[in-house]
Amino acid sequence: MKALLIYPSIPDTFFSFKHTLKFIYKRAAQIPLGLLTVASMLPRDWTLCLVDMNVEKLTDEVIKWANIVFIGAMAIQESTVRDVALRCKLLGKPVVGGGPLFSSISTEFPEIDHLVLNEAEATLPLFLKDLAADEPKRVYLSNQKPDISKTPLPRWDLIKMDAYATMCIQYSRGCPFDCEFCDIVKLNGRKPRVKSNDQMIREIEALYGLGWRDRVFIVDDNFIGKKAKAKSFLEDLIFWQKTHQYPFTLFTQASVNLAQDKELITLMTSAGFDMVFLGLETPSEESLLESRKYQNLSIDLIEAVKTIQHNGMEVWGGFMIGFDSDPPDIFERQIKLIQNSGVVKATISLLNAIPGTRLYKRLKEEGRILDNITGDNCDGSLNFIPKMDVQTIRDGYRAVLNYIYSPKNYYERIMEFLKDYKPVRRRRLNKGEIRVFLNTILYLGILDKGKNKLYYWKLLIMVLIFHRDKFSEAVSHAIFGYHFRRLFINQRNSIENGTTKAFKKKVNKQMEQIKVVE
Ligand code: B12
Repeated sequence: MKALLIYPSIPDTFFSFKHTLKFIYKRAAQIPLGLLTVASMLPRDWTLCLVDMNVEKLTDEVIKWANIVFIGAMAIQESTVRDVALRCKLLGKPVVGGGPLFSSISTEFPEIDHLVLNEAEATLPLFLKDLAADEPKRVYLSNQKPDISKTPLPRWDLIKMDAYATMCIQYSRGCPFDCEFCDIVKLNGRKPRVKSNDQMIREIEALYGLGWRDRVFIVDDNFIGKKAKAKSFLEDLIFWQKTHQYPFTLFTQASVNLAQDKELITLMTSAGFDMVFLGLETPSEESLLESRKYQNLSIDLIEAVKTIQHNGMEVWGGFMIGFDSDPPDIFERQIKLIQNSGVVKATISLLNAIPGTRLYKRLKEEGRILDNITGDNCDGSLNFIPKMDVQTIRDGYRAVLNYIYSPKNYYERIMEFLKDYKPVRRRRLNKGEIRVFLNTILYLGILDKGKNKLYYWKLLIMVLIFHRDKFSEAVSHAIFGYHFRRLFINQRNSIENGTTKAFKKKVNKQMEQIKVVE
């Protein structure tokens, strides 16, 4: 059998980081780990080819070469998925779909022949068995939460490593918390499942053996879901990193209670972590209560961020607007929280109800669900009728984005971050990073618009005077700032001037739906 695995392209969004890529000579930010994991579970005698459309073109030749096509995707890739699947069907190939898009969105996919849903460890063997017997069914479903310590090593050898900024590995699945809006509980369950320490070290060794020496994202839903296990793994990881002279810089996702465990923070930084994504969500206690995000209630969010940054890890924060309990001044309060905590990378989104979540169920019962999610949590779309006036939410959301990503406030936030951040390992710019730095001089210091250039030069001067040891962090943030500016300024224009017709159409359609229901 010749199997083609396709990862469809991701549009230009907050998380695509497309505008950062030209600085660092990469074609995509991250790898499609789900598909690499699926690849590792296919029969050994199959010949595999993987095409990530974010780094290379999908040609008709490669489709014709295959006997079967596997597509994996998130909701955001839906339209490309349909195009690609149709293309494969027209060339006479059976198409199999799997991954979060298909597992959590209850839409019809007539272009796909076989839907192998949920975790592949549970459903793929059933499909392969039926395929071998020439009787493959249309849908394979399972509520099982498989033991991932039995998951084979992902096939990183199938990708063109040099094209990516970051490699991904997974240590655990699931999260013990039960936030109303989160679909992880449904996708991966509340009981965190972890891989064994040996298995993880084998995965790390495999990346090292393939020549990787850069950033690694541990893609867990909540890396500290099982704290004692995480600590034990970190101890082994520290030993491995030390004996290999720290080839990897790591980052991951966790819950905010990380700030209350200094031992865990220290273990993480000693193992080479320099960043962690935290769902900070909202400064409104009523909204946290409403969404049952209790772990954020018992803690001062600004203090939590500062503690983690002071102890050696940058905090990347997720924030949300649109809860029923949001007070009228939520926009100003979100700005204050983001600016004062020094969270430079702030993913702020409008709340959306993902099918399968408790939020979706509640809003459905209340007759407030309008549409499917677009899959892009930062495009200003809403798929339900909010309590606050919808135009006020949209205007307020846009105002928050404008504020936090305007160059003046963004660069101010970098300085706030640098003031608190105490890196554990001093980093000198290597040869590659010097080229990246020179690119920032070109794109941000020379070619960028009027005042933006001034802010960039001011940042460099301030950093050289006050934070020389954090120079590479400042440069990296300047690059991300460029991405956010391009993205949100483009998006703002698209709403106000209608420069991106598709986006305007989407937002207008939702506005109409909301008006009709109201
Ligand atoms: C890494 C990651 C990213 C990376 C993407 C990297 C890449 N190259 O695509 C980045 C950071 C860019 C990203 C962005 C976003 N992400 Co994201 N991301 C993840 C994360 C944390 C890990 C994904 C992963 O590698 N998992 C490990 C692998 C092994 O698991 P898996 O992908 O689920 O694959 C398993 C099964 O799904 C299945 N499977 C997967 N593919 C296939 C294919 C076939 C053919 C088959 C049979 C089976 C199958 O088998 C695998 C093994 O069991 C997940 C959360 C999670 N736990 O998965 C969210 C997740 C996928 N992201 C999600 C979302 C919503 C987003 C964002 C909108 C932002 C956000 N977080 O809110 C953006 C959208 C993209 C964009 N550009 O705007 C949602 C997807 C929801 C949905 N239904 O689509 C998830 C599930 C998180 C969540 N809380 O809901 N993300």
